[in-house]
Amino acid sequence: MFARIVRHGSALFPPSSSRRAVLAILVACGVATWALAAPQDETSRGRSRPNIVFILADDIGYGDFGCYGATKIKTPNIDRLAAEGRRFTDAHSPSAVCTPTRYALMTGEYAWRKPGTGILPGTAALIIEPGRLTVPALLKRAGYTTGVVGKWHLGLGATAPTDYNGVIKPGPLEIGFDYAWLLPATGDRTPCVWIENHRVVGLDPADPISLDYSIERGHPLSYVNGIPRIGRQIGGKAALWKDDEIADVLTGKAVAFIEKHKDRPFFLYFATHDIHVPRVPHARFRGTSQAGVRGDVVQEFDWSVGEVLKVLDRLGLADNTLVMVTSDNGGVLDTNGPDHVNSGTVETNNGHMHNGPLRGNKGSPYEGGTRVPFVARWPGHVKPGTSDALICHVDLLATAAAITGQTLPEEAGPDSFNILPALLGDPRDRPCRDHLVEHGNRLALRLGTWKYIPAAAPKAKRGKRAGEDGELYDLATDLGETTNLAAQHPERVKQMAALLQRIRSEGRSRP
Ligand code: NG6
Ligand code: CA
Repeated sequence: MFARIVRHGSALFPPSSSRRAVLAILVACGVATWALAAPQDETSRGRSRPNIVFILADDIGYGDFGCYGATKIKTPNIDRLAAEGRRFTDAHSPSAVCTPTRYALMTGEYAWRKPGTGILPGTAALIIEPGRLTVPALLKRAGYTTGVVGKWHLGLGATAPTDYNGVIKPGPLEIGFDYAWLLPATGDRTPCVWIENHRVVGLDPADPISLDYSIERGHPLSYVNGIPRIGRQIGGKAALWKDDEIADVLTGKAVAFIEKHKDRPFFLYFATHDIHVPRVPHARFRGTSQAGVRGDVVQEFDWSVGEVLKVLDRLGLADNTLVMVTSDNGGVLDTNGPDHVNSGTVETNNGHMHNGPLRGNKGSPYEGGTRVPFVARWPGHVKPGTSDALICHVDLLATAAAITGQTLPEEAGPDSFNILPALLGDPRDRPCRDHLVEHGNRLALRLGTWKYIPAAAPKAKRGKRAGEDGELYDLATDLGETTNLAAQHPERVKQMAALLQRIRSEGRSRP
């Protein structure tokens, strides 16, 4: 096993000089340049290029869907997608919180490599450099029309604080999207307004928006629509969203995007607000689950997925569309604290296991932080069934390149692996990735089914403590990470610590 680790290590990280030499040869042969790799004209795109719909839920956990074991929450649409497609049991969000997950999803680079990619306020500037190769930019080059509908949380504008009163850019349209309908940050952060392309929708110029992030949630001035938010919103009254209509508005925009672009290949990144706090389901869903308001908004999310599946069926697009449904980080209950966030608690959860058998929640380096549901369907291509392949949303860039027959430039997507064989269920293929850095409040490393979590930085003046070697789990036999095997396997700990260090210092992890 250790020999295998070392072999993987060297295969994954060839010296950069040899990588450059290989690239130079490929370029000389005319097979690796960006321009040549991109498809040539409209007709060559054909309909063999599938539409791609990537549905990213917010804060949904590994145990929240029926097809992942939930019994108190009903998710018939997602269960149908899983029955017709492939259900992954070891899929991960690139981070255990939102902004870094979305950064990695768009760029193919682990967010922990780049400072400033933590959870952003609604005043933050765009954190992805315009001109950089992103998933939408890559697909646009292949002739796709690209749209984002939903939660953005990657910052807007060139400098902070974002000015929401004029043309708001750069934003999604400057990094590859043709169309954007956005919830700018989070449902519990200001501004509580919709943005379409470059402008706040319905803004009255006589009532301009300004934000004051020195006001904390729970302060009397933090309330918008009767719900406390992080940061005060001044102005923009006519433009405020209605919290119980967020799912309806976003789903409507997602469906409209598909209808409008049905005749050409399209990429839709549909990033729902469900099931982030504040959890305010529409009256149609209130009280419908057996797991309190949190269960109700999971069912609302399932309805959104169902509406997307319905429009694909109605337009005859289902067979030529790759649909993926997943979450931006692991599940979390939240609490109804002094700030009155409508959330869901242990009591109302009614015994429902939001992260199934996993340890930890959103934010954690344990599996509950990043192991998320992931279902993919592309009839006739994705083999129906269940897969235990290790995959991650950071892989979307390289996978979208493979689907559209493009070659990633050397510097693009440094952590993105092509997981198309895993999606298709190709039995001849080796694992698409045998390792993954899990990004919770500490970095952890997966190597096959082994999981290594380095010790937390020792607190000043504390002596040597138990657990200083970090933690090692064998997920093949201990999915719940209950038994730390670090003391029994010092060599494995050493090897995995070295590999993690190498992935950090190399600045890339894909071959
Ligand atoms: C935290 C918020 C939480 C949520 C999270 C971001 C508190 C106590 N918690 O700071 O409510 O907004 O940020 O969630 O304020 S995420 O899914 O966008 O990463
Ligand atoms: Ca989230």
